Amino acid sequence: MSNNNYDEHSIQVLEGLEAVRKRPGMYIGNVDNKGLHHLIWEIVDNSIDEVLAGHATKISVTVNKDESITVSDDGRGIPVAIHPKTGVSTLETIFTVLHAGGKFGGDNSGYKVSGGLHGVGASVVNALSSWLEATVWKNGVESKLRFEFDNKTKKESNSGVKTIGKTTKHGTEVTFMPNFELFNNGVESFDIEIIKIRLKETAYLNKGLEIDIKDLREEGNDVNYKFEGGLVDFIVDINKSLEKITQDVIYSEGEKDGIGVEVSVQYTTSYQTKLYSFVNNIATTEGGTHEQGFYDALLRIINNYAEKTLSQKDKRCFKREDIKEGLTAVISIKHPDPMYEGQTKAKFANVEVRKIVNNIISEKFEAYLLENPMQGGQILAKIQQATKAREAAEKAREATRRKDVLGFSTLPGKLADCASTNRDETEIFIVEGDSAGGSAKMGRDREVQAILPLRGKVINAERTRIDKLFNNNEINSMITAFGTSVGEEFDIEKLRYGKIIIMTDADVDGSHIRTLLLTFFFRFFKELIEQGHIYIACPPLFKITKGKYEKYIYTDDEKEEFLKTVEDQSKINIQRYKGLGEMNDHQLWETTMDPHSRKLLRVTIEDAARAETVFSNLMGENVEPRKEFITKNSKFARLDV
Ligand code: 28F
Repeated sequence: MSNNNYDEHSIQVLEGLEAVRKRPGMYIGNVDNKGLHHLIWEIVDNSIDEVLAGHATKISVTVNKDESITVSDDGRGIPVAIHPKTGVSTLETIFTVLHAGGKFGGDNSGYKVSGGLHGVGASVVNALSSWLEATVWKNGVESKLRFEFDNKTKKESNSGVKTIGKTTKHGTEVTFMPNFELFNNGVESFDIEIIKIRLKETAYLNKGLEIDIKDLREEGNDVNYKFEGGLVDFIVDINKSLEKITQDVIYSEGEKDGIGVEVSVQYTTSYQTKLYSFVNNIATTEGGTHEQGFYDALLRIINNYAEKTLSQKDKRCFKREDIKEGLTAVISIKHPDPMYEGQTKAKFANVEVRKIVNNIISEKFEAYLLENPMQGGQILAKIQQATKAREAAEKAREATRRKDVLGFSTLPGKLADCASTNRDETEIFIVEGDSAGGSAKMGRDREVQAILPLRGKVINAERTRIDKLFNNNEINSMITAFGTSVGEEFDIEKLRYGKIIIMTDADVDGSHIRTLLLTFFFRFFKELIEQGHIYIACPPLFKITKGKYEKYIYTDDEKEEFLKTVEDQSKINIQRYKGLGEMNDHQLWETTMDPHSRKLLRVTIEDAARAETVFSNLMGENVEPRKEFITKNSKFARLDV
């Protein structure tokens, strides 16, 4: 489709790309920050396909100063010859026809599998870019093709394939400038941390693949990833801040009917389960048949092993949740024709894979346990502890349930509940300290606002097994007050409040308690965060008074701005609030609790995998500086709700 011969092909192309611009969300999920970064993954996936086909070994990704992105690989280079059927080159077709690329083995070019997120190909990136430039080094020739889209005239144009000159290189390079007007307000730049985490994961999933990342906007962000150990190195990284039970990472790989399976496993003393599964390098965050096959194998092998090695009195049949505690595992499937459940590609559905994964893992895992009786014994011991804890937690839950049945008021004594039971309007404040708790109870709107004061430090849920949770009063009170229960029994329909608002002092202690609460919510109520029920209250930092006039100030910046507007500062008084307790009930109400004047931060997990890393590093055994992590990794959207 060059500038003027508008044949039916170019009309179809125009309609295709225009359709993408009309409803971008249908092609890249959504037009927020996540959707913007999908553009990179789309182009990178095409380079990965060239890696999977065995023709490329290095991918480079550069964030340019102008926020355009350059991706390149050292593969064969996209064909530039004119395609007999369409009269245009494959290069132009790939960037102008939806679902183009034909990389699904149609032409037996060795393209076994393609990540091709939603299979929409690079043409979507072109459609959502103000301009895109492709460079191909192939057969000793460098060629270039540039597309431009003018937001004013809505005109798409391209330069036609240009021969630049001779070259000894081979591969493909694509530079694109997102059309930021098509994305949400505020989505205007790339987050190098999101890029690094995703491409580091991709390097782990394709052992030996080198990925080079450069950020020309800011020094110090450049990294180079290459992991000869693949999934084994991946597990070592995930577990780096945890205490291992087995020094070895148990690795198994195999292939059956063209389906590639790779699995690595390691047990730690942690109480969390860290299972990451992928199909063709795309994370399957809702699991599927590959994870089922993995757990089938693990449960059967461990129960067989226990049968053979435990004494009569210790013998028992473990349940699936018992073998999950402290388990870190990565499952990577390469499948030529993957099927998924639902709209996204988050749940893998190919039934034949369950048995294949089960068989490939069983053999290696069984051999490992038999050949390493010491590690085998340590794994069993860990699972036995987990089983005991599960049974203790069930007893503790049973006791709570019995109290319910007997009609005792099971809500915690310290809870000042609200009258309304309509979750769309109710909210519960988790308040640090009794004095602030007292003021909050006095100042609140009793119809819709409940108060649960917390005394002292909340335990670190990252390092606490579920049965110990029930023994901790603060935690138990929250679990009871929320009404949803935790773990296997969690039921969000039973949530008693629409908003759970963390209200702590604006000092270091307050932020420590807030971090412990966020860890507890992330570990045991992740769905409450994902569904947007968790908030953070924003008490004022200062109160500025000048005669009768008083003003509450919420941030240091706000204070600086305000002081610039004051001519003579001598007559004003600035009070810095150290804690919530310094405000009386009326002040606490009007500054922090009144929905008409307060500000709340809604807690979101933009990237669960990244949050996972943050929490396990931050709250795990070897804790790195908390402040650095809190300021750098927690993203809060400031909302007036
Ligand atoms: C920076 C983004 O897009 N790399 C790509 C290739 C190589 C071939 C190809 C791609 C096969 C027939 C459709 C070359 N020579 N990086 C990339 N590298 N696509 S995308 O072929 C396209 C398909 O038509 C390629 C021989 N076979 C395939």
